[in-house]
Amino acid sequence: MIELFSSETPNTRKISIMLEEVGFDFKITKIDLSKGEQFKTQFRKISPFSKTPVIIDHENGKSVFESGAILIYLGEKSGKFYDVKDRNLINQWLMAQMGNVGPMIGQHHQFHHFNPGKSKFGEEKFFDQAKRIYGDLDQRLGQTKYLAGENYTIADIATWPWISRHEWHDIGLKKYKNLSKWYIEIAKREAVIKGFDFLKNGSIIPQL
Ligand SMILES: N[C@@H](CCC(=O)N[C@@H](CS)C(=O)NCC(=O)O)C(=O)O
Repeated sequence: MIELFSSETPNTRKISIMLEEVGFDFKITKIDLSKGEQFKTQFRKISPFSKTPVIIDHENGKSVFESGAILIYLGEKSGKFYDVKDRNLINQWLMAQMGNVGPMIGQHHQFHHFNPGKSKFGEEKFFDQAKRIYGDLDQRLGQTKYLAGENYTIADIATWPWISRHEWHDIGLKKYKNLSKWYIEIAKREAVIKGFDFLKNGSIIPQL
């Protein structure tokens, strides 16, 4: 059984979706970031930067932090969505999510959605970065069905939850035809619908 230490964020949704996709038994342990629970000594033993998500695999007692590393761990353990022959490509698109898509769109959330009016520079910089990412992903998805080629992989599972916050972005997902098509197709997957609502509080995937 896998224990997922979680907050209701795109980074955690990567893992709840992956767990649903591979069909592993899992339980959720909620970490309330607003109460500072991520800084508790016990949690920091498995999360050295005090961040969610983290998993403990109770089959072997191993813990894994960093969502990209968790996806790789679950991909290797299940033998799904991380095919050995495609790993070079999957790793590139996964690392691009971890190093670019998540951090840039995350800052766009901070400046544009949560703190408008506080920094013109921050708002403009990260709006521009988020728009560029939409354009770059759209271009890629005009060439291949999924980010790492013709198969749905952990690179898509890592990236999709960030696009699922498109209503906060004010970029207009609809204008990006290839990205929209990819987004809607993945949004229809049963595991994605279940994994999106991992807290079972009725969270519904935003449509276009
Ligand atoms: N690179 C990390 C980022 C994780 C992350 O930023 N988690 C946020 C929620 S989305 C968090 O736990 N923040 C709490 C804090 O920084 O105090 C990953 O992908 O796992």
